[in-house]
Amino acid sequence: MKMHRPLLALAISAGLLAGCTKDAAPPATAAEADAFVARVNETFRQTNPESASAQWLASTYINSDSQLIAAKAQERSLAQLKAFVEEARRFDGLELKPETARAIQLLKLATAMPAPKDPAKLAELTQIATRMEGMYGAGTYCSDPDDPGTCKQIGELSSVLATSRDYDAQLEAWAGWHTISVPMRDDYRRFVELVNEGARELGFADAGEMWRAGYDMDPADFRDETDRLWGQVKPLYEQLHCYVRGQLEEKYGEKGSVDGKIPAHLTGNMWAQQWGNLWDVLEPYKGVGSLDVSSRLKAQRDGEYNRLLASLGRAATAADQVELGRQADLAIAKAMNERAEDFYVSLGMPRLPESFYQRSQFIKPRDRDVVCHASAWDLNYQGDVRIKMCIEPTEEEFTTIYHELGHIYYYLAYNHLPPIFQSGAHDGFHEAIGDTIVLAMTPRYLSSIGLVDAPAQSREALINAQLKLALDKVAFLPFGLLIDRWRWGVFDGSIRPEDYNKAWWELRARYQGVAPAGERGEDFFDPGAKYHVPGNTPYTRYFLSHILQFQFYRALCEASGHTGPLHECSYYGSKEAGEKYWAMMAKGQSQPWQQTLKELTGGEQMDASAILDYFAPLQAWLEEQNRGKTCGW
Ligand code: X8Z
Ligand code: ZN
Repeated sequence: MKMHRPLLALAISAGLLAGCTKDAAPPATAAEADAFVARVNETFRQTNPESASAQWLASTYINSDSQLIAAKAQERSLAQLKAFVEEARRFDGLELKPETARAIQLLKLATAMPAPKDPAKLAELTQIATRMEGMYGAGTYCSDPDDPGTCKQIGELSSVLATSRDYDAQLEAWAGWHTISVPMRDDYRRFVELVNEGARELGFADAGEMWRAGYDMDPADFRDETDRLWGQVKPLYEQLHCYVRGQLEEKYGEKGSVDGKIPAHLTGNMWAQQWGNLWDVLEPYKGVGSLDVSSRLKAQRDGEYNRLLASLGRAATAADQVELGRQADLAIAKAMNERAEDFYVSLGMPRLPESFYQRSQFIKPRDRDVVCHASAWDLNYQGDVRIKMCIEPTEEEFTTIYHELGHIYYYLAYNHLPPIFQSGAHDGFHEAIGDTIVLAMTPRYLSSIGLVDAPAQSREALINAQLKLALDKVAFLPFGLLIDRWRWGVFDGSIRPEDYNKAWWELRARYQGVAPAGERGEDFFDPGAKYHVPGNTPYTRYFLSHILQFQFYRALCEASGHTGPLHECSYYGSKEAGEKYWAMMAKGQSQPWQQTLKELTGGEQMDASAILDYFAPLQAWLEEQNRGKTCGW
């Protein structure tokens, strides 16, 4: 199954009137509950691989047939899940083994897409979901609709933002991509009605409450918990925002900000969620410690291409050049994967199975539409793991591979558990595994694998390295929060369909201090231009992950025996760190996440002190830079 599968919690049992029905069935027993859970697990093992394969096809080969098959498969598995949840009501109020009780609780939360029981509505829901994801994957913008040569998809439009510093070129790429979601608006409105109906049938107020129930705590407390964490990191974000806005104003003059906010198309990223691509504009101490990984990767790819050309033994035709270009793209993509795998293996984790390299989608196919948004898959609970990406030789994609392999190794670590427990301790854990490894890709590590020069040791080098990382990790925090602030509001009705876009930009302004360059009225549906909205992947997980990964990092640094400043720690090669990490991952969601967190870090709370400690040098530097400026928006 895909990684964004279940996320579960101690929730709210439906607990209604057991024993008051007229034709009383014989009372259920705890032993029957155990047998029921065993049957559910066995059924998942038998049936989930088929729907995972159908989904894989629909994502890597978008057409009406693959969509039909994926929608049907999803229909069957959601209907089956619904039937199991209903059957489980027999056990309400019984004294059960803790493991059985947890499995039954988790069952209710085993999908982010609760379906209505009504078969017609269930079918409608899976068709809409499949269609929206397909629309996203096939999304294309043509600057001249009559000239296919001007058409671009997300990868090319993103690279305009990542590399062009031309204001208008960036605006066109941004606005162009945001046309692809306009036709999703009606589907999304209907989607919300249907999942809300499904969530209510399960006893939740709406689908948003159901999502918030997946954290081994009361859903109402979970909202407060995210507010608390945001409160901890907000001052750091505000300093970063202030500095970046100032630099953009220097570069673009008046157009560098919009009423104190950062223009949405000028951050180097389509969603203004990570700003690391702006490094060329923002690098404070030019050339101190070269951190330009992308150009090294690109050079390696071109080197491979030239090698292939030379070994051709004749003058290359245009067709040869295309073909060899593809071979070089694939070779570098695989080499980047092997590099990432090597880090995990250095920690004592297993090599990836051969099938991973045979069945993954590494580069964008030429002849069909696919969903390029990166994901990691476990197709059968027994080793058929894959990633699906459209890899380009850039630093961003390189770190995304490490991220995806985090999901893959989590799957492998908990594959021994019953399927119901095969998930992250909570979904933020799943997102944090690979990123924790990325944090250990220090300049020293990168230099050891030949991707940057020998690292410089100075205060300037430290600030450069910290700012570079903060542009991804700190800039991300409010974005990670606001997507579900929007969806929670949509699900609970406080954001109405006629205000979808208005509410979206209000949240973007409030949390991120980001604004569009022009009017974005209700003729647009800008949330739909972010994969996770049409893909229905909950997003708070990424916010939590950005807090947690620094906690994990600190714990693994300690396990590896690191002394000295935290940001210098890399546990590459540390079997001690690896063993501790693997033991944590092997627990899956078999116990409350608080317990799992405690086993790794010693504490039971998510807490921003690790990320704040990490960036303490940068925060002091930013405050100095911003002194005398009016920050905020
Ligand atoms: O979606 C992802 C991963 C797949 S789980 C590539 N991420 C979020 C995003 O791209 O929006 C990782 C960082 C945040
Ligand atoms: Zn992920």
